[in-house]
Amino acid sequence: MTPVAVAYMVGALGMLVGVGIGVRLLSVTDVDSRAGAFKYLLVIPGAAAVMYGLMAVGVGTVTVHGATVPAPRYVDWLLTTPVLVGYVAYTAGAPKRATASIVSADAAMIGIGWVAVVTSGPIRFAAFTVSSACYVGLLWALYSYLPTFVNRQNTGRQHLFELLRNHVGLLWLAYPIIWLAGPLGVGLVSMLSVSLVITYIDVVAKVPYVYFVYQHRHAFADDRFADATDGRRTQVSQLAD
Ligand code: RET
Repeated sequence: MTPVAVAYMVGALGMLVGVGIGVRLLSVTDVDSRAGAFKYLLVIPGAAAVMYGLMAVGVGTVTVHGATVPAPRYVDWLLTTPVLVGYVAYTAGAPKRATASIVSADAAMIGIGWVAVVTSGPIRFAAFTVSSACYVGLLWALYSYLPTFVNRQNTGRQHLFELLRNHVGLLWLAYPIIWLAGPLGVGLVSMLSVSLVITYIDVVAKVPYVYFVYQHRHAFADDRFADATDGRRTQVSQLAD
């Protein structure tokens, strides 16, 4: 096995931890899993585990101008990043239309990013620029648009929104930077380094995300039970007072 295949195998195993947390989240009895839309979260580590498995055995590797790129990585991103940002919009309480626009900008970022992979010269540069513009649009939505929908009475939910939003907003910056540093960009670092770094940040972007929701699942308890400090369930007897 090559070092990169080992890294992909470890990546797949890491994602399985996220699948475990997602399954656990679906069986909790202290919060209605429909209210938290928890089932969608399973897509995040689930699709990634499958794609990392494929990458470990070398399925879908494409060679572009001497650089090898695994297509399953982009399939993974196309399936999972819309859920990651869509769920942030859901925790903010955004309406369906707003959520759909944000999810579309995300999918466009990944799709156009793939165009940058398979082309070269000015077209690659243009695709990278357009994809990055979608990313900037996403950052704007996360930090300026979505907060307008947040119900500030429900501090538990607001806290979860901010946690997930910052996890997505800050960590994702690493992707275009490492891409640009690698052989598809200016060629400062090798494809092996790019692959190892991306595997690491992919696991960090996905598994803690699902865990954060697990940990703060009470934020989805009925609003009447949302406590003013952290969204944990308030005793029903207290409400009756
Ligand atoms: C590319 C290159 C083109 C410009 C931009 C990119 C951004 C990619 C991002 C990927 C995020 C992936 C995540 C995976 C989770 O596991 C396509 C690298 C802007 C932001 C979060």
